[in-house]
Amino acid sequence: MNLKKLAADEAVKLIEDGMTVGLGTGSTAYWAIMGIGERVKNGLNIRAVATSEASDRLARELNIPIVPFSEVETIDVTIDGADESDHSLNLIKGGGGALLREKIVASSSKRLVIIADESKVVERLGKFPLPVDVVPFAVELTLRKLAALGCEPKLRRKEDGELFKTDNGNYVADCSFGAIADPAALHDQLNNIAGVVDNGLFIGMADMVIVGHQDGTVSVL
Ligand code: ABF
Repeated sequence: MNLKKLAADEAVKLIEDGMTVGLGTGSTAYWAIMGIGERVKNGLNIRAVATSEASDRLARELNIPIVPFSEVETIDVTIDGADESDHSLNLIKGGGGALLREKIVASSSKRLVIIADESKVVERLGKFPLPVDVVPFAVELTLRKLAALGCEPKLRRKEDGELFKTDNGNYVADCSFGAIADPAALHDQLNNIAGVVDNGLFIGMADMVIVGHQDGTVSVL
């Protein structure tokens, strides 16, 4: 059973004619974009913005009308994936490398709908290493400051060993903190470091998390 598609299909039902829709990134958001493409083919009239080059490309292939951000004031609903969600709807995102664009789009959205398979729901955030978007300049200094907050930062690399670069030309430091006791406080501490652009903690941003379960059911946090 495809739990990601199960959650995605449920989320796609929330989209209505005339909406501006934010398209997420990753293998779960992929299914939402596919579902939106299907609805557009059947006459749904929307416009969309994408959180990554990859999602932008996929949407265009499916004839989903993509508009430039300059034409958009607010986004009615954004459907995106996550790496972890706790029961208070605080999230870790950024495993796919698009956290900055995802946060910009999420913060301009009236509703942020997260879709996930049941493995992503946790009691406490932090098992998944927290992605932190950092500028390349003097990155070693930034990594030391991240480590001083109690984690082991590792610069993300591609399979060929080259440093991974985001769509904005930044690096991603994956920071293993272990269980995060106070996600909101950590969010602010991280973003106070010069050299950090943003981090993958999405605090109080999600309006709902739609979860696909092994038994074929869907639940909503
Ligand atoms: C995006 O894709 C991210 O914020 C998150 O890191 C990732 C989840 O990927 P997947 O759906 O492939 O597990 O939504």
